[in-house]
Amino acid sequence: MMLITNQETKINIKYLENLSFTKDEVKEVMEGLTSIPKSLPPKYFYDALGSELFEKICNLPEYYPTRTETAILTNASKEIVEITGICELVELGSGSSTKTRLLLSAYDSLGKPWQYIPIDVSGEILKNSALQLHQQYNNLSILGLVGTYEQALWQLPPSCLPQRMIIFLGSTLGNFTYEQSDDLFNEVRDILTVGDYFLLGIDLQKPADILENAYNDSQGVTAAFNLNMLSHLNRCFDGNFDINLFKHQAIYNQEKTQIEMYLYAQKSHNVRLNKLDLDVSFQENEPILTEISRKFNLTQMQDFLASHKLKSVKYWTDENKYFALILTQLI
Ligand code: SAH
Ligand code: AVI
Repeated sequence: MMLITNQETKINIKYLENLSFTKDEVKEVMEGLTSIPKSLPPKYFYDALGSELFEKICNLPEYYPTRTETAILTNASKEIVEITGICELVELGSGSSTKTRLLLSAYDSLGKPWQYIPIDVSGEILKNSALQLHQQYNNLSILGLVGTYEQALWQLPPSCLPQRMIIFLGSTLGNFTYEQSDDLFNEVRDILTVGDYFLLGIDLQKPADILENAYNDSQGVTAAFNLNMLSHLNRCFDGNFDINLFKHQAIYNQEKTQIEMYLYAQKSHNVRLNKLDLDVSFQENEPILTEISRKFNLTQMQDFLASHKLKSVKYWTDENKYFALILTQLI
């Protein structure tokens, strides 16, 4: 469904999602809630409220990734544009596109027409940010794709410019398992043509206390974000999760170098999801794993990218080496 189409103003928002859930989506929720330990896919964080809560997380004093990546992009954007020249930008999980603006401003200052394709499963935030960007940038046409990465990537129209860059900021890759990131990089490689670029932001390994504070913030915003997933599932699948019966906690798993976000049942009880015809029983203190957030080693990531024919052109980091931005090119 095309929500906004206006040739003159150069903005299109396309909803790729079906109104009902795909078999895969039903399967992943069913499997997650019936496995031990229970788990849920992190994309269910992001309804309109979830996206708003994520924006709040980005501004929390404990949540260093956003401000660190912003500082890196502030320094690197001009150089990135110098390296790549004008190109079509495709952004995975664009959210509010706030940090992306640093890059968009640098491309727009070239004064040539170009295209930005934000992709996000959260329609409201994508639509609002696209409308704002459209007012801000004169040379830009926008094609917003509302849907999952998988849905959007295989429906991507051919690039309208000789060069394309896919960007994936915020260390959202950290929310993918190793196998999922392998699949994603294979898709990225298949979509790009030789000479195209892939820009990746990754959160680096650091002491556990810094990480655990970032994901257990003192104002309880991350807890609200985590619990909101259950309200979202209730709406999607006509369920009766009682969010007051769950408690948020994030721990750093040193061995796997990943944050694990859990919701712990506060007492034994049952939950029903009518649309899945599924009854789920919880024991007291039983966890649901709602998210992993992997923390990376820069060299290992460059090797992993290279194994997908994505060769590092340049990388940028901050003085604490908390976060890195890697520009790669398909060879
Ligand atoms: N890139 C932004 C936002 C990161 S939050 C930043 O760096 O701050 C992660 C974003 O990815 C959210 O906006 C969420 O809605 C989107 N997202 C999560 N899972 C997704 C999926 N499976 N497909 C498409 N978008 C997804
Ligand atoms: C979107 N993603 C990279 C965030 C992260 O840090 O893993 C999601 C998040 N979860 C809790 N706080 C932020």
